[in-house]
Amino acid sequence: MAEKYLNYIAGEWRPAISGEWFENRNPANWDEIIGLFPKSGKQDVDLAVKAAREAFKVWRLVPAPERGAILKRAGDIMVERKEEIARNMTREMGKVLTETLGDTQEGIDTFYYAAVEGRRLFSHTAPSEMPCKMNLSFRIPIGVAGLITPWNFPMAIPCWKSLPALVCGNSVVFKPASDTPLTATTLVEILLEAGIPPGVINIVHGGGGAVGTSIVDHPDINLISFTGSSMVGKQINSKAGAQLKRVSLELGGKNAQVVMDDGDLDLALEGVLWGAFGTTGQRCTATSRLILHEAIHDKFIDMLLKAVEGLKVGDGLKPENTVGPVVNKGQVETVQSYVDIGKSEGANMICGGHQLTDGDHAKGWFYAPTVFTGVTQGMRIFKEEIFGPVLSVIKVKDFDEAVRVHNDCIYGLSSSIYTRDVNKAMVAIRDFEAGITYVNGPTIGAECHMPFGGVKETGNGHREGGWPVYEFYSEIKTVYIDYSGKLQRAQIDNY
Ligand code: UN1
Repeated sequence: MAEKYLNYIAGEWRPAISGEWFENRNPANWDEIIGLFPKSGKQDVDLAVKAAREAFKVWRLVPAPERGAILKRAGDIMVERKEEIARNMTREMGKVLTETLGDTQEGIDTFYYAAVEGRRLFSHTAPSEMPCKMNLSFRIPIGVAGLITPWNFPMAIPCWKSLPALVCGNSVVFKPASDTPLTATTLVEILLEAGIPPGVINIVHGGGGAVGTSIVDHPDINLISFTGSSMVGKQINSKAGAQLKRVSLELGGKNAQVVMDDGDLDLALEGVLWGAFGTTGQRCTATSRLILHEAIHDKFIDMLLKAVEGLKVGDGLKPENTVGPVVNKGQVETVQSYVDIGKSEGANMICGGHQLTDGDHAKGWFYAPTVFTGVTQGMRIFKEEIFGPVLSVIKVKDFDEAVRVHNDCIYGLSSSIYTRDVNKAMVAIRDFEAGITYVNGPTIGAECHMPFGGVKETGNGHREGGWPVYEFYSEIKTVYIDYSGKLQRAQIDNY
């Protein structure tokens, strides 16, 4: 019988009120059940929000440096548990062990950054119009934060959201993706062990329809942070917006790497392999378009084809494998449907294009890394996010066309250019419509202390990571202190 895991609500580990469970299976070996998790619903969310609201009353008064000190301890515990967390993460969502170690490290880095931020949370002061009067502002917590996280970064993204929320003094109701509930549960265990008080953090497992929607709709949740598809993000934004909740959205991407004729081709090759097929192409930042200058196009495609043939797809726990499985059956079907669309649109599939089912692949959701050349701007495989190991290559005549093709996209998360021409690099930085631009680096690999997010339909203007996220999780209190001993009237007495 598989192990049962629980929700943590109102200071107690407990099953869902429904009494139902869902399975968490290994995508590299679907015979392996990682565990059973509570299939929760609105009533569980209601309990969690009530507890979070109560706990907020106390937590908001804990000095921020003290809140930060708890996060420092939690980071230390995560360092101890890093290997175990990474192995479980590979088992539950598939990416290779080096990457799940990296994902956990991103969580640890976020802990240490947040811990120190507890001593900063800076705000502005400004002079008063009046004598003997002081104007200042400081950051205050907002209330209960509803956090809805994806499966592709099961530790890093929950840390990106929950740690700034906590250090700013908010309490949290957290719904992790139902493909990665174990990593999320471990995060909560660590927070509790480090000293986060009961009720300040609550985890409610279950599906987006039942649990996610109840979080978004709940009138006593003040802010929502969501990472996922643009379609769901738009629904969340309109529902939560109608209640005037603050909403941060990290949504789709169709990120491009541009390689110019003066670029270092070996470096660009390493970059695109990592960007397109790392995490099996399942990053919001994954490289899904490769824009090649015509002068190097054919040579680069030869190099790419050889390199892709060298990738080893298999169970991410085995060190010889470089690409893990796709996360689940539905995702394999989506990838396959886009490959079929690409073929029917007339693109030239030069490798991959099918599920792998032989030998070690027989019981997992493995898919062969796939490259299409001859892609044109009108094609759906040029425009739509696939979220799998599929790369669309498009040929351009010059730099100006590369920029135009790059920007012909409804999304704008990450972008990359390989060139040795500093002027072209600077123009790309200025003109690529994206929240992140890499020069001579792939589209993936953001560092947790820098702002992360995108323009256009990738989001609604907020950023995760870095300093701006602390502004999202707090608001400003403005204070005027008059020590003149008389009534001074702003805008009247001075003029
Ligand atoms: C994501 O793809 O959802 O920049 C997050 C990167 C990682 C985070 C990606 N540090 O690729």
